Amino acid sequence: MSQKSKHKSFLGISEDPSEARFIVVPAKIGGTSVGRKGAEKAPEKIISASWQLEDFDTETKTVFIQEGIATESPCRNLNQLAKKVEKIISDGKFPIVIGGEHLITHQVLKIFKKFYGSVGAIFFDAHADMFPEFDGRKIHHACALYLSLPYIDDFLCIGVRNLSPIELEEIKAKKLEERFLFFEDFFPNFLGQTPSYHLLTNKLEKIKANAIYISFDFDFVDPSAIPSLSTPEPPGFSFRETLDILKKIISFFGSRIKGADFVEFCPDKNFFAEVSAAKIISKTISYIYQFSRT
Ligand SMILES: [Mn+2]
Repeated sequence: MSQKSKHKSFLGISEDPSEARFIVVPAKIGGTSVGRKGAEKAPEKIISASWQLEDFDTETKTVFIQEGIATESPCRNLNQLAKKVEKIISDGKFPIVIGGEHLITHQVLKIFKKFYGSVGAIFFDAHADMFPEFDGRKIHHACALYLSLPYIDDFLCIGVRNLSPIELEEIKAKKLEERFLFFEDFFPNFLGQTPSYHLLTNKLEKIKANAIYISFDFDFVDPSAIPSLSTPEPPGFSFRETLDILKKIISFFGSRIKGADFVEFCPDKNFFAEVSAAKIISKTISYIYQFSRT
């Protein structure tokens, strides 16, 4: 069993990757942000902040690291990331990629498609990331979902609340309207409409792919809970709502979930935000540990 030690490992756990089920991959890849720059510096900040988190989850009442968790050396480009992810899933392990910008996701999904055949993705994001290109670039964080489309058989994108008419046009042209749940779809509004979480369940039931991948953009969360973002978008989901939705999705898919990434955190010397980001990752691991065994 692992021991706590202070080095650049998630949760401060130094474990042999060959013994661990969960493999954390720091992806120090960025450079295209239309908002604040610096997301490539996020992995080391989030990993350092994770050292104060413990391995027992008071909610699930489990020591969620029982199947082992190890941290790989950082990747600095998309090719390195692809090689690393391919090795991890070939070894039957579970990649947890910490970005970096959202442009890393399509590269992981490309490997998933090759390995698993049929792949579904759940995007947590304030943005649709459906630009075919941005600033003359096709590999850009505003194109994350668009770039991923060739590699996924199905997807659901939840939490969108800032959408360009260009993206809306793409969504309509590709007949993807049903694959989005906007932020507002989750809450009652002044018109007396009372949307609720059952909308989410209906959408999840339509996803039949063998392997499910979670891509979590930290701007899904309200910036009051996680202010250190490349592109903050108020209002967002509270920390508690975020964990409830993560738990619902992970409990729904159980062992079909095969990997996850966490992207678009942009460090600005805010330790509170770094710990919050680390906590979202550790809770995700805890839920996956809990619900992939049942
Ligand atoms: Mn986003």
